[in-house]
Amino acid sequence: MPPFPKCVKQSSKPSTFCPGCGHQIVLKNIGFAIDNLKMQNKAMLGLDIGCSLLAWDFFDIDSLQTHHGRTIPTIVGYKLAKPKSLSIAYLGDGGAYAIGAQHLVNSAVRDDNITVIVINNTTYAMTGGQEAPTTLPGQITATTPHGADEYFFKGPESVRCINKDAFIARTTTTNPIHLLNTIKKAFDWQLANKGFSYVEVLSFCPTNWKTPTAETTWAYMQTLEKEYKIGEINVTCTSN
Ligand SMILES: Cc1ncc(C[n+]2csc(CCOP(=O)(O)OP(=O)(O)O)c2C)c(N)n1
Ligand code: SF4
Repeated sequence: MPPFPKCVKQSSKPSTFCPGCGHQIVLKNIGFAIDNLKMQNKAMLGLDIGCSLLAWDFFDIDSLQTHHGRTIPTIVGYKLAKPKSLSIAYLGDGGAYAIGAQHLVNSAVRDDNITVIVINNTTYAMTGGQEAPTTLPGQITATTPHGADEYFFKGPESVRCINKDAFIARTTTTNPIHLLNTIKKAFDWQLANKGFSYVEVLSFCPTNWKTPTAETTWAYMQTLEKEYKIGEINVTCTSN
């Protein structure tokens, strides 16, 4: 495999992500998946508010940027206009599961033929590390100095209960091979017109977690991976 995807912009500008940020691992593998499918000229990357928007000049592909969570309906509109495109919505867990949650839910209900990629770094990173819906019990954040309460939200498991046929999976930045294969499966799903595909990626934010790099990628990520199971999501859903 080449060191960089072909669709990554060759630039002398330094990366705008913090050193050691997990977003860059995800984006690099999105790039490899786009190269693999030869979709550089047909891909549209929708970027939400949050650190995801720092990817706006990472790729040599078309991109758009919108407000919290609105990336999903905007990408749905793009896909309807350009059905042969590879249309991707790339969001943080704050954008996808809090302020913009209704868009994720409605798109899953409609089984829109798009791919949603959500970065779960358990925090609102861009605005200074506040509690997010994914923050784990006891986790210290800027708004939970004594540790977060026991409630946290599992996006893929919840969405599975409203769309039983979609491709829904969780992967992690600590396993780039699994990450790349999962993204490829989601893109293949969309290009085969099979409907909604959604990948949550566990990621790290050393800046807001205030953790040293080595511990961030191993000790802290292991805690996440215990609570958020990796793989394709199949859960038993109950209704009353
Ligand atoms: C509608 C709206 N509400 C609030 C904000 C302020 N805001 C900007 S980025 C952000 C946090 C983003 O967190 P997340 O979506 O988890 O992405 P991350 O930065 O962690 O990658 C917030 C609350 C905004 N831009 N728009
Ligand atoms: S604040 Fe966190 S998520 Fe944002 S660029 Fe820095 S390390 Fe990455």
